Amino acid sequence: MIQDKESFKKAYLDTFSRVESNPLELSNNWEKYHALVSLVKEMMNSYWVNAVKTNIEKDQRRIYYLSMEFLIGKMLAYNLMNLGLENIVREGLADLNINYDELLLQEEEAPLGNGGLGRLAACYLDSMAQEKDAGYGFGFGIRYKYGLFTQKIVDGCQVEVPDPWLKDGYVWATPKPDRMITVKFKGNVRTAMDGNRIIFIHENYEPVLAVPHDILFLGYMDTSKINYLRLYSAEPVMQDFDLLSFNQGEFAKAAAYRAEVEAISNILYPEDQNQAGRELRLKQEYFLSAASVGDSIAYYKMIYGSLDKFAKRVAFHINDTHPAVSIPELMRILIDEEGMSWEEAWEITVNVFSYTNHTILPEALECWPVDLFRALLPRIYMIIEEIDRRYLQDIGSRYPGDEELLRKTAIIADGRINMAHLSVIGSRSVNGVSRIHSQILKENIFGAFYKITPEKFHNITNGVSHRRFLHYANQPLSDLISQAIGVEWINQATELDKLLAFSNDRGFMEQLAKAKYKNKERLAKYIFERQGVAIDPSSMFDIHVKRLHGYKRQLLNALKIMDLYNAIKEGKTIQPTTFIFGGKAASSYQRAKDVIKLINSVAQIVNNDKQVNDYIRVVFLENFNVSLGEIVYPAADVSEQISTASKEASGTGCMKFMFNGAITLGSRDGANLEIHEAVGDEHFALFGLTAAQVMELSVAGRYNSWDEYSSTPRLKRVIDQLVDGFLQTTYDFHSIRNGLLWENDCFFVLKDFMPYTVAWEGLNQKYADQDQWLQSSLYNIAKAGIFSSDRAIKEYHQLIWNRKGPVV
Ligand code: GPU
Repeated sequence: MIQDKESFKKAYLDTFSRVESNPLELSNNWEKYHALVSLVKEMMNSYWVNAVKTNIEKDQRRIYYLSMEFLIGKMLAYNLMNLGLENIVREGLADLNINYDELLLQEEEAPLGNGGLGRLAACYLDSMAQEKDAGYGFGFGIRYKYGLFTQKIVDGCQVEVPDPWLKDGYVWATPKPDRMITVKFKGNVRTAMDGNRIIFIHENYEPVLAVPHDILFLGYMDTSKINYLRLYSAEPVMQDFDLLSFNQGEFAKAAAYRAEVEAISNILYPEDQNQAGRELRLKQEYFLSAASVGDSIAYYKMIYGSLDKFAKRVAFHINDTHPAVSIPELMRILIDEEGMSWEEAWEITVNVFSYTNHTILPEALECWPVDLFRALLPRIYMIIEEIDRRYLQDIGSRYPGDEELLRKTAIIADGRINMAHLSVIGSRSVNGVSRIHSQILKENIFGAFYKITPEKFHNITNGVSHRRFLHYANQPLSDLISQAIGVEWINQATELDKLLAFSNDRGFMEQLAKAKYKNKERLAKYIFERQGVAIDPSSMFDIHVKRLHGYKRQLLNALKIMDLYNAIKEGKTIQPTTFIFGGKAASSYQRAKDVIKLINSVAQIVNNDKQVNDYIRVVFLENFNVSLGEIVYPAADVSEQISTASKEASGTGCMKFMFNGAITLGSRDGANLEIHEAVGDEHFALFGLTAAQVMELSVAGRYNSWDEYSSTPRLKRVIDQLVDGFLQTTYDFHSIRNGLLWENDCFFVLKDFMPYTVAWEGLNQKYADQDQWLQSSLYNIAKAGIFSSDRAIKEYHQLIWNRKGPVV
């Protein structure tokens, strides 16, 4: 349809006159943006229609990737890049006196996730489109009216502001009211006989409509590589509830029903890795699960007429336990609505589900109080009880007398429903997200399950979209790479390995340095314009961006900077460094918010002290999100990945930095270990405790943080500086200090302080030798290919989703 500038201009003007109500000359940027999105969407829709036909003709498997979060980032420029149309569009619009870059600013980023888990889901959508020959993967999620808050920094502290991302309508999503599903909450379950079969009738329930809004996603330069993300919003059922009360004059009741329903898709829970335990969250989880499973059944029956071979053609993947209620929900539909026996339904269910665990942090493992659960989802609760009863009976007979095994793996215990146990028992596959994490799952939290069903357990190390985070986000580097090794790496990231042949090519290495410098200038400009802080692009950019969390140890970094400040004041010299932080703290996580204030207080001291200014500066970036990440990752020299060993299941930021040539300063945790293995000691700064040591020291009585404090004067000094007036603020940092000392430093900040500081100094010295530094940078880029989400998705297909060979 669009091959060149002229055909684009024609199509654009045509679309404009159809969808806008102003002449082009009188229109504003939003209308121009809207028309462009409409055109791109229309094109994508026609590609999609073709893809559906192929999907059915080839009888390809359908994978439903269920996730409470999708952090998809901005779409317009990314889609145009994937279509190979960016230059044509830019130039065509310029002919029409329209500035493409200004239109890009009109787009709102959909803030539908907290951090790693949500962004991973988005990278997987990208790669599922790309790898569609192995099976079609689709995302299913919730269209929260308010996603994650916008972060403002006021007087050094985080302030949360609602982000009304839907205020202008979100043009990329298309409502599909014809595909809506009714979800039923509360009420009671009555049994009756149907012949000699007991049937379960759910009555007096509150119905909620799940209305889908679809967003199409493209793979690279091939219009058959396309899939969608289906986001549900909750709407009241007019006929039943609302209208009835309305007619009877019970306006208040009708309004209350409406409000209760709409609350379901009103807001994303901002607590990252912390289960809220609230009824509304469970409602959201069931809402997503019932809508997705209901949709898959309806679609399957529409295409194939019956549920025959359902387990061969369909796979459900649950992104952590949040959508785990989809397991009993599928059982409910197969039994109550399709009339199957328990055994038939279970055979299907346990074959279609697979589960990824993303954390071992106890506070993130979902356990629902039975009372709350049963009142909200009475029929689902019955099914979970029956799954548990049959499971315990089966295990009891296979391992007679092993009470411990039953206790360690039961779904319902102590008045709570353990969603991880439900997920393991109801799935054919369980995987962790890095080698060490998967190992810990087998040895630790799922150790008992591993003994019974070792074949269920897998590792699939996370990956990131190198198309978004390198090709799209870092044009200078992407162009340089393509000039050197051709463009195939965009489809096949391991091609990057070929860059090693250029390590002695002076011209190439100079260009590599220039590309980095350009990206650093871009970030410096952003920081100056937004936050008024001037930073020097030739200083070492040391970057720590991710959610604020105790285990991610932003505090360790802050203490290191304070220590460095002290040393510089006493005459130490270093390679000039700019420390850059970014990330949001959950609104209720006070300790994490204290750390944000601490970083900003340190920044105040450092940035206003002329004596140290030639050496260090500190910046806390406001409102870190996907779009800002696209500016930040390309500009990094050093990537701070310093979680307490064993706590960061994988980490994915580390991979985005690696693709952009940063060198990792990393603890022995998550994917750090695999990056270290890929590049070797010379090109990675590894430090600190091992996971085994952390677990060992976590046993009561084996670690005393006071010992570290009193035996390391440098450390004692910075810890005291938290509260002795050094920070020149009235803000009280005693809580942070207490955490390190009186609460025994549960994240081993003090224990790792010296090894971390030493490793940092090594990197900083290395930076003095730019030739050596660039070699390491190149090495990281060249070895990053295995961390592409394309590789991860291929592994999911091979190991998990394509379980019984081809369909038919
Ligand atoms: N993760 Br559980 C989240 O971002 N949110 C969550 O609720 C849970 C896990 C992260 C892990 O912390 C991180 O290590 C991992 O890389 C990421 O999920 C994707 O697997």
